[in-house]
Amino acid sequence: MTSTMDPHGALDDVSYDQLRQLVGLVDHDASTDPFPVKALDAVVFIAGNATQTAWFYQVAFGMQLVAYSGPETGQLDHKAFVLKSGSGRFVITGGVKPDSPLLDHHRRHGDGVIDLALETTDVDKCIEHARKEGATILEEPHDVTDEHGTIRRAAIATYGETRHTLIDRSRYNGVYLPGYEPREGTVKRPEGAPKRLFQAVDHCVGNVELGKMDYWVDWYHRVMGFVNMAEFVGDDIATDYSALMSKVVSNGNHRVKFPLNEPAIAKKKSQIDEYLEFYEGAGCQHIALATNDIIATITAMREAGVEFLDTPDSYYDDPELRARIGKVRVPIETLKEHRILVDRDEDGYLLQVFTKPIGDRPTVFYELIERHGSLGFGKGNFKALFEAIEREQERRGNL
Ligand code: TYF
Ligand code: FE
Repeated sequence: MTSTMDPHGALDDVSYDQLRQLVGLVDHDASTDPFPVKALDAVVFIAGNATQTAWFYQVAFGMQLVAYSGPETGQLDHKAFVLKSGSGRFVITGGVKPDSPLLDHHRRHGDGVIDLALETTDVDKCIEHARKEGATILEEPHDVTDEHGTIRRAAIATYGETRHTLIDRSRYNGVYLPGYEPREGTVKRPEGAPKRLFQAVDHCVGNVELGKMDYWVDWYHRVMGFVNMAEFVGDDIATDYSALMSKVVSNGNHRVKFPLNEPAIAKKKSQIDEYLEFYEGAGCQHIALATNDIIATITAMREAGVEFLDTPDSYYDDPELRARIGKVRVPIETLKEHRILVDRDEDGYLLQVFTKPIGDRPTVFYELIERHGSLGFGKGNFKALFEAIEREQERRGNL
């Protein structure tokens, strides 16, 4: 049993079988990968106030604070709070020293994702391959050691000012990385709240500039050996209502999935253009969090004040949707009550919801996703979803 006195009890990593269901894994032999990616190591954020943002993720997303680095631990430049939920790890950073490079990043982009860090079994092999393919190496492979062991790390540049740090932690058993000390949060979980609100990161979406999507899809193929996933939004439907084009790349076993969007020229200003304008360039648009009980999760999040996009009644009353969806684990009326979207494909179905942007700029938002066999991204919901996003865009005066 886990209690609030034992926050680490809730942190047991999620088993491979659970992950298979949660994020939709497929079988894959990784031994021949030129760029072996095991998993997403962490989503690293910059926040204007990391101290308060770390608190937000504990209160609103039910995450557990596990580690900290900052002035008190000898790291004078910035603070960094490490939060976990199941296998998902977020690191919230914020500049302390006025001349911290993180503050320059924040000045340009606002709150957002600076690093989609990847766990690998062989940092040197990855970098050798990435270099051969012309990737920008931001950090050469090197060891970092403390009393808990050694990690090997390097970093490459991806879209915008986003990076992929590569980490081999096979020789390390500290709480996160050298330089971090264990830290427990003081936030009390509400009575009766689920043990955790999500178990894994399902996918991380990048928005890139007009005409650059195929460049980045090819980049992930060449540099990281990623493969195309079936789901995409092409020209056919882009100009009708979505105002964006989208393709999905993933590592071999689909553990790490990166959809990539670019704006499409449509009747209205694309939601992707709004992002690119306010983020000042390409960057991470949304993080999808896998939950095995989306109703419990969003109920807890709504109680904490998180705002989700609304879905009109007409979505649920549409006989075509009802026929297409068939039987899911709850009555459609329950989905309607919670404004949850549902989609079905040949492999199964999924339930999903989207938050409004979580910061001051209309840039980063979250998705909660509960998969039941479907390996997709909710293509059947794109129209309803993009209309809901456009209603918000209009309220902000950006349409
Ligand atoms: O990740 C996806 O593809 C879905 C749908 O701007 C989506 O979550 C795609 C683009 C977008 C918002 C959601
Ligand atoms: Fe998504």
